[in-house]
Amino acid sequence: MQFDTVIHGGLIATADYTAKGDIGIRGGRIAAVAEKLEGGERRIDAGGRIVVPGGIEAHAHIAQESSSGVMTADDYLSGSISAAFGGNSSFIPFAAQQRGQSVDDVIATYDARAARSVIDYSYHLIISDPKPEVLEDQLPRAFARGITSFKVFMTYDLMNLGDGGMLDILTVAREHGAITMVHAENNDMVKWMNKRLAAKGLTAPKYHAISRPELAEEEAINRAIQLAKLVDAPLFIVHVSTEGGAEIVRREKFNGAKLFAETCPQYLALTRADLDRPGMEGAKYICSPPLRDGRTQDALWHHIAQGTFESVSSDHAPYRFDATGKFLNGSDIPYPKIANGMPGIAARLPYLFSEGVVKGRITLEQFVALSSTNAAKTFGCDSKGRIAPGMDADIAIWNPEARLTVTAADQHDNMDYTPFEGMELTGKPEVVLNRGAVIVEHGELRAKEGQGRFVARQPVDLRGKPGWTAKEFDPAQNFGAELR
Ligand code: DUC
Ligand code: ZN
Ligand code: ZN
Repeated sequence: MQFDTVIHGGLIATADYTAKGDIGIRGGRIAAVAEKLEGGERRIDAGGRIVVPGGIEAHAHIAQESSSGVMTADDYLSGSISAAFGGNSSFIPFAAQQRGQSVDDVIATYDARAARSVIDYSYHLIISDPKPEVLEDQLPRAFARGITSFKVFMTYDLMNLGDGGMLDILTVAREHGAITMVHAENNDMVKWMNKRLAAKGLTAPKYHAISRPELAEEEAINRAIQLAKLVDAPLFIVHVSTEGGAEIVRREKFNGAKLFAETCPQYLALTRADLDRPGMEGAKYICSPPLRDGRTQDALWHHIAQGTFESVSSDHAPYRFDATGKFLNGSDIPYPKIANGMPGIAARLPYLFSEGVVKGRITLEQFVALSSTNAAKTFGCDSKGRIAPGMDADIAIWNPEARLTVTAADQHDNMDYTPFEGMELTGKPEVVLNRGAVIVEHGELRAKEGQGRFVARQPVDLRGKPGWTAKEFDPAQNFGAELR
């Protein structure tokens, strides 16, 4: 059998097994996995290395305007390059609907932006304006194109849909096999805290953390799950940052809800003390939900190891520490006016490998599941996330012993800082392939602008998630049958 490329002699790690072997690639796909493979126009020596499915970054903001109009520093070229250097072969950024905009227009806008990507991509569609024509015509059209996940917000006045709006989206998504993602924070609790803090003149960056209480997240996570259960719809809770929130997710998953969730490295690596750095330095650490504390970090790691989360995602939301980003509204401004988010797409997997696998908190197989395999299943990327014949040859070859110190320059993004600056990590992706093409090789970019392809996705995989039929919708309960 002829191969374009053979990766040989590595330790192949997947979500369910780890074994030494070779991988033969032909026509952009994995053609064979075996103990020994001969041939290959190109042979890549993976001796002493770990070979894993290329990362799938399932939460990133790329070439996206925030609801208050700040454009991210990374576009699809710089964002995808940074992702590739971080061991990713594909990503699913958001395509955000502004109020009044049609979904068709949103998709056309992001198609034009994404044409620069060096890795494969899809979008999660952010819905801020669920008018009848959006629900009845535009979302089904997006779904037919392979965009099978929608994100909604329970916070921010310009984005928050209210519980009724959420029920509408959950219902439409369920009907089409799509999954609804939710940013869960109680809007009124946050607004009330903001008002109190402002009245006392407490506006430095460190008050951002206080303004968005843990209870605001816990309440909203619980509410989102009950809303989804009422209509038996799949739900994905993004960026879980609290122990209480994670506990609710675990309990509801155990009870069979069609529930998925992620956390992010910043909630594991940083705390609210970082918001109290001198001067306005704390602005670099403003993200929502906010950074918490050391006890929460331990609890979230525990939940990662226990299986509460499908993924650890970066929530890469890059706003520079200057007047184009964090300080678009002025330099000495109260925390609510500072752009909200931090970068991390290149640091996600090195951080998870080093602090997770190397430190013994998770297994190598869990690393693969959390970085790639589960995202592929949840978001319907059927040809990705696994090393098996027929799958896309999306592969990352890691040196598990390489030592690195995180610097902003090494992130290869368009940012002027990284919140992970100075962290000492062990383990580094050295070679990354997307559909068989080497895109990063020993610190050099080999990909060309625009070589990434749109991935049309399948419905969410709900095997093992029986869900709930609320009594009111259950024909066997002798009432409510008309509603089903
Ligand atoms: N939510 C995100 O997912 N990212 C950035 C800011 C926000 O509110
Ligand atoms: Zn969010
Ligand atoms: Zn985000």
